[in-house]
Amino acid sequence: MRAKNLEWDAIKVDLFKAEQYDAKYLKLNPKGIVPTLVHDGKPIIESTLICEYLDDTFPVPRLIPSDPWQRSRMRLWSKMVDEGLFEGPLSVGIRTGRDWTDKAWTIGGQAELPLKGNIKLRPSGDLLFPEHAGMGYQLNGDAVIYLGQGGGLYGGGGAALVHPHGGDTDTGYNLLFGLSTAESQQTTKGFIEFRWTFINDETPFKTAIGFMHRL
Ligand SMILES: N[C@@H](CCC(=O)N[C@@H](CS)C(=O)NCC(=O)O)C(=O)O
Repeated sequence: MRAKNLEWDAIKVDLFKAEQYDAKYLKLNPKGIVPTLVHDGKPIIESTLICEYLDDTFPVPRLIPSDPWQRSRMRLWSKMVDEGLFEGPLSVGIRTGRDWTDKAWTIGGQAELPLKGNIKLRPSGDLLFPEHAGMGYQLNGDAVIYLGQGGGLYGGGGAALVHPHGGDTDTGYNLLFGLSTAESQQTTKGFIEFRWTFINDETPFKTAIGFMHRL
């Protein structure tokens, strides 16, 4: 907009106060991300589409090259941004729960790395405290998909590495689903989760509660 000498009003959306999830903002940008351009009362979202919209609406000076080959080079760059940009900041959290099959209390931590859209990479680990045995641990590499923006139902799965007390380390698969609150003004959200690990013909079932904090 500066290159085109346009005048505009900047409205700050503080991501660290989770203002991108305010109902009013979500009406403009249902993905709950910045930036959003509002022109003539209509919202335009996605940086590359905003640039194209500005060039179509205010063609002087032209930013998109007129030469078709140059234009395809420009679109290659914007395609990379659209397809490859890491969306949003990292969250970390702690959780505690119960392994109902092995009768163990669990305490652990997890990180959440946003990938594309509502898909997040979710490495996690738990210490297991069975009632009649010593401490074991489980490490997980999961991916989850959120059905709502900011909070709501999510589900996913991934790989598990389980090391019971005094036993061999085994690998298996996780299936999980959970419910998370929307991020509060302090950028924390709570969650409750249900997990199954498929390992050596057994399927231990765990529940966990915890909270995540966006860094
Ligand atoms: N594809 C979007 C990506 C925008 C984006 O990733 N915005 C980040 C900040 S750079 C955001 O708003 N994150 C908020 C959040 O993840 O809660 C675009 O190009 O406009």
